[in-house]
Amino acid sequence: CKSGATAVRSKLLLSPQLFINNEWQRSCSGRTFPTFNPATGGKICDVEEADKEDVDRAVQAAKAAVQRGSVWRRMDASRRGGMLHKLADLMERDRLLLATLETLDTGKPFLQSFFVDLDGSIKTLRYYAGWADKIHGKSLPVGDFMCLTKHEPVGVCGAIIPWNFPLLMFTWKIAPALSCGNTVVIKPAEQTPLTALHVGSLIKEAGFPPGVVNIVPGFGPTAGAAITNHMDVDKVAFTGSMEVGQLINEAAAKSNLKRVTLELGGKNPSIVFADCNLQLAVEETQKGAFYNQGQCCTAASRVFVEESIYEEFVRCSIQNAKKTVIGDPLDPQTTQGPQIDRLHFDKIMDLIESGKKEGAKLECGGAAVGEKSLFIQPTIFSGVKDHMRIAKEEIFGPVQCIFSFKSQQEAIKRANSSQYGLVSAVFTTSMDRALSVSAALETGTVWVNCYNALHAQMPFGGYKMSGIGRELGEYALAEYSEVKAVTIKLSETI
Ligand code: TXE
Repeated sequence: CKSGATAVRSKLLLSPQLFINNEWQRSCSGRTFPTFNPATGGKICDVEEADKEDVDRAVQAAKAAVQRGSVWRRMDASRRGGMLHKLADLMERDRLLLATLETLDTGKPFLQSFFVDLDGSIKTLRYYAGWADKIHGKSLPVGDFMCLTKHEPVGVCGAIIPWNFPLLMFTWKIAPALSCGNTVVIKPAEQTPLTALHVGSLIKEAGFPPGVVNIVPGFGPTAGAAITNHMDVDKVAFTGSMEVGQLINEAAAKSNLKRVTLELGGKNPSIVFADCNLQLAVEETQKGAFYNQGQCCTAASRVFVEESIYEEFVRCSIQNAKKTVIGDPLDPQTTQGPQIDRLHFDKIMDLIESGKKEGAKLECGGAAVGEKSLFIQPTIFSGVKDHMRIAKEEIFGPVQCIFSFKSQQEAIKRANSSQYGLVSAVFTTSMDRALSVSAALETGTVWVNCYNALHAQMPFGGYKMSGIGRELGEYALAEYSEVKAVTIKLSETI
């Protein structure tokens, strides 16, 4: 590849244990679980499996690290920022290794791991490194009182993350939490624990005090539930399915009313108007639909195209899909890898079958690649109707559904008729139309003439059942801070 980025092919040394109090620890139960390479089906290694007792140990360590008087609590805020910068430096240093591990564990193409996941993770760390010493309160005018607000850390922050962007989700959670002075207990997804664990060693090397970040790989109903139910966890941040998001909100309410932020699924609409740049709209919506094997909460899964350009749009989309290179994710030519696991593969194939049965027109793809593999051909359905399962359920696979619309009003109404409200996109050359349509869309993000344009500076999160709260940007700081109001009665006013 032109950039010189190639995967590390030598034998990787892994430390697949729990990371608690800056030490590698065995699980209390002695149990381990395997992690697999979805491209080959081969086992990569066994990882120590955290359960409730291990989460208890991790929470104890995190609680001690954030208690009043602790090194971390008393640390100058700019030094906290310096440590986040140092962690970003170390991730730059280990970028090839981390990108290789990410590709082995998830099956995503190596160059995407290297340029997108690593780039986004490092930028997120640097963005919040910059905030650390700029988080402050106000003084407020209230008559004979001196009134101040102070922004304090929430305390122990639990984090539960998914397998589609393991490293990126790891940094989206830890960076704002640490910037605000919290400590963290984080559970990576059971399918993809490896990059998080490598970053554990970098966290220690960067100089973070023991207990500030603790990593507990394990399963949802055990380690994950232990975090959400824990009485000493003050906040939980979750990215994953809507169903588990509801469980987490319930557990948080029933335990200690811990603060909750949720980033859940989407059934994201794109509206393509006849006055758009057609080639751009075709490429961006398809990037949106197929990126990361379609395994994105932001997936462009409902593309509404104005009637007069519908046929041309479908034709160009089919042509564009043919450029996909399916293959070994470590090969720099590859643009599409396997799905994450058999369970998920079966779910996608079932939805593809439902699309065929319910009468959508299969324009291309629609089948697996090879007999036993987890690769699925890029699939396009046209003539999709709003009542079909593929129009309503999150597919999380390389499946693009193309709908046709007649009027702007109709397109907006149909775009908004979903329980989800994560992201949307508008393609038009009329700025006036772009602004009025984006004002009408009920989603946390609206992209105009682009797709998946995520930046550490911009808040990200969902309306409706796509979630609670915002990650990234200045807005995320509020999710990781308590505001204390200090009111001082003045004995003398002059
Ligand atoms: O998600 P889960 P899964 C969607 C997508 C996908 C579906 C299922 O549609 O097909 O969800 O994927 C942990 N208490 N998204 O099963 O189960 C689990 O261990 C606490 C959207 O992988 O939600 C993992 O760490 N934690 C999404 C994390 O939750 C629990 C990304 C996510 O797993 C738990 C992934 C419990 N009871 C899937 N049960 C997005 N928004 O990007 C599970 N977990």
